[in-house]
Amino acid sequence: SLTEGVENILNLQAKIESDASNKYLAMAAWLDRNGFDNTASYLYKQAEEEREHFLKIFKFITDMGGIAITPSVPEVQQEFASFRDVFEIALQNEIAVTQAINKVIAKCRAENDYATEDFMMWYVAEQREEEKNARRALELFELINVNEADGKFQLDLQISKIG
Ligand code: OFO
Repeated sequence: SLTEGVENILNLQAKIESDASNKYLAMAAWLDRNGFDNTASYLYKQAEEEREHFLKIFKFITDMGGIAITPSVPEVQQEFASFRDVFEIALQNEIAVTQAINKVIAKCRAENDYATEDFMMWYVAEQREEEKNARRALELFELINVNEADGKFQLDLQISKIG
């Protein structure tokens, strides 16, 4: 079973994952309409992965005898200043999610909930990977000159190969 504190913070984390899915969806749509089709596919896939992260927590709450709350869907950012800006924001979002996960684990420890802590360790590894991928995308903006003739095309191709 879950303590009230752990149940609340898990519902909050479920909402954060659901929001992350919608944020990636908006980014994918922006990339799609600006001609970055390969990277758009990559972020559509990320949006689906975040939806799975959400569902995994949602079901865990129920499995542990808690009440899983369907999160509300807020407005997300739809427009971006540039191709690069999408990944600057993606990295900031991933760092914020990592910090939120760390808070869930701190709560588990404070309440001696080792089952939930164990469950959350999967997310720790996942975040490490996703932060790395977002950083790699930004590195590619340093390596490939976006102003070269086919710079945007190359960036679109190379970034889509990261994940
Ligand atoms: Fe849910 O993995 Fe990133 O945010």
